[in-house]
Amino acid sequence: MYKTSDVIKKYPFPVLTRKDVPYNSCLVFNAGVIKHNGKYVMMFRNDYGDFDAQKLDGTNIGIATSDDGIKWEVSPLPVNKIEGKEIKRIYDPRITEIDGRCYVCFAADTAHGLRGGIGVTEDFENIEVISLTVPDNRNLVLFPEKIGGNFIRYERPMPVYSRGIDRFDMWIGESPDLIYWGKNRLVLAVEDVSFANNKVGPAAPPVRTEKGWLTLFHAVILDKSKGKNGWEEKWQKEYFAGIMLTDLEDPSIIKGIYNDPLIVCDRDYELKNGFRKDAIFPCGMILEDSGEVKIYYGASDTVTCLATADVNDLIRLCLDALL
Ligand code: BMA
Repeated sequence: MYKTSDVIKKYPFPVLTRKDVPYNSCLVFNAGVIKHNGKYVMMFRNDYGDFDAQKLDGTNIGIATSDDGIKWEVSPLPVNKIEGKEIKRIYDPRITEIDGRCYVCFAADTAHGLRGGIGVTEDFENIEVISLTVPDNRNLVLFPEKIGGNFIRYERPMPVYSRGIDRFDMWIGESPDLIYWGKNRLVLAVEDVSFANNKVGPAAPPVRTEKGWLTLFHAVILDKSKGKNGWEEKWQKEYFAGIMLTDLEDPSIIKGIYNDPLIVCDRDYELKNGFRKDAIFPCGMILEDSGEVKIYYGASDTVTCLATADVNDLIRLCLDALL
């Protein structure tokens, strides 16, 4: 029913799959990407196990580098384990460079709930944890610069009782030091998005443009009529990428939002043998000097793909609804 926007060009095959990874690898998806010292650096989620037997044993974070953002070379080893007995695994990394330091936001499954983490890294192989949210929260993305003297993040807490059913929205928070977070405000709610009935949340760290922060988000429809749609007995969700522009001075304010999905899972290479089909989950976005925007997204929780678009076309999509 939904289709990928015409402004999007999909690279004709995944840019990273398990076959590119030199250690045990099954599903390679949800990758954060930055351009750092002239090179592209990617941190990706690697669920390992046995692909043919459709069996998953665990998750680690892989590292890859590239000269052009298309051909990637994976480092021989994944990220070193984060210390602390509370953390069972981390996943869905998003990378942001702020004032020359590289920060990694990640989701953490812990002994006492799902937490959003922020860490700093010098070499991408080791992450020093700076702070973890209280449960349940995840999908943190850090802005690439401070606003009004504070670090800014979008996040997606998961209220359980108060909304009656799963309804998870996108929020904003501010911090003087990446440790103490406050000034939390709602940014985008499920009911504001026509292609969501279940959750909306941050995707990649936002990118500054003249017209506002170009902000990708994920939006989820739960369709109870769906049954088997991947490896599991039941997979009833569909994940889309959406796009909006938020205010440069106060990114809790939405200046324009595109009313349809930006990216939908609709290519053979996105769906083939997919673990959870119909899932598009971007964690990285780069604005090139040429005006090209590179969007890195997990497809079907199985492979890492690339889509590109012209920044002005994306801005127009967000603002058109207002004109
Ligand atoms: C979300 C996260 C993502 C995943 C998505 C689709 O809740 O777990 O890591 O890509 O579901 O399964």
